[in-house]
Amino acid sequence: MPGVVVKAYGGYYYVRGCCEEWECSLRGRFRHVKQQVLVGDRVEFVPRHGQAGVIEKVLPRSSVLRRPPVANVEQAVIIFSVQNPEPNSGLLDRILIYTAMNKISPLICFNKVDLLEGGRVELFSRYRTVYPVILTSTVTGEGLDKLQEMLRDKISVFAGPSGVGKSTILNAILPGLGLKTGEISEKLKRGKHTTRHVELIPLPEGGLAADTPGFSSLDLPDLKPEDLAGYFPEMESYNEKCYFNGCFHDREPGCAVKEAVESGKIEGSRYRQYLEFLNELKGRRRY
Ligand SMILES: Nc1nc2c(ncn2[C@@H]2O[C@H](COP(=O)(O)OP(=O)(O)OP(=O)(O)O)[C@@H](O)[C@H]2O)c(=O)[nH]1
Ligand SMILES: [Mg+2]
Ligand SMILES: [Zn+2]
Repeated sequence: MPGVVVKAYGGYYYVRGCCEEWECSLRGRFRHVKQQVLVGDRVEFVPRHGQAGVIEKVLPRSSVLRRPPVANVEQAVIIFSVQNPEPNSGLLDRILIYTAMNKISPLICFNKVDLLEGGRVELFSRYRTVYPVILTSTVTGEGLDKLQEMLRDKISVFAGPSGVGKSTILNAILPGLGLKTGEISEKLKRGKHTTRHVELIPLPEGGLAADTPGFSSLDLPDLKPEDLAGYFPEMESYNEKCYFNGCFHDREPGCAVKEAVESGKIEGSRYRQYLEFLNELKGRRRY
């Protein structure tokens, strides 16, 4: 029978067939080929007694993320809170590069906007002309309809640090879901890593969304320095106009990207992040 892995827990894989969930183990040979089965994988399984089964085959994947570990998603909802915990734009920029490398479309979600006086979300202007961005609050309900609309009929993964409200948002969208949520640590000003496993949840209006454990660090992927600008979509239209072919948009004269930064067409803070990543990648090549 065909199915989708919706949860992996304690050595078992929970597979949703057409209408029911099956608790599956892996056929022994998977251990030899070292193939990891991920949540989101499309599999073929053989039903056994009751609701138990054995996974026989993992079908080819259309995408795969290692952080958070999930297969076949089309959209990453990258969630940060505007406060408590404070957003980290460097981490957000690394996640954006990482999702683009894996051909997953990003949707940036700034949550907890109820905590801001006057509702000014500083990071909003940094991204809104380049990526789809929504503002949400599970306290006021702001933005949740829009988010739901953007989740419809897609397979999405919720990604972001601990404590930003990933599970709370899913609970708000799906009354009765009852995912565990956790307070923010007063002392550390961070989430407490409440969600421990990836879980793919069917949405009432069609589509699936994966709740995942939060993470607070992600290495910059191993890119060639000359390919980095390709992951900053706002630079794309200027790339070709630089005086030098293969311009790094760093210290070269006649750089169209730098001109666009100076005239405010490209956000300065994004450009500075680009330079920081560029230096990191160039540094790696030296060893
Ligand atoms: N003020 C406010 N608090 C929120 C909002 N959304 C979530 N929270 C609170 O933020 C805290 C953390 O929420 P969780 O949903 O557990 O966060 P998470 O992203 O799932 O965290 P991990 O599972 O640890 O990765 C909880 O105390 C929530 O009540 C919001 O829109 N506004
Ligand atoms: Mg959670
Ligand atoms: Zn340039």
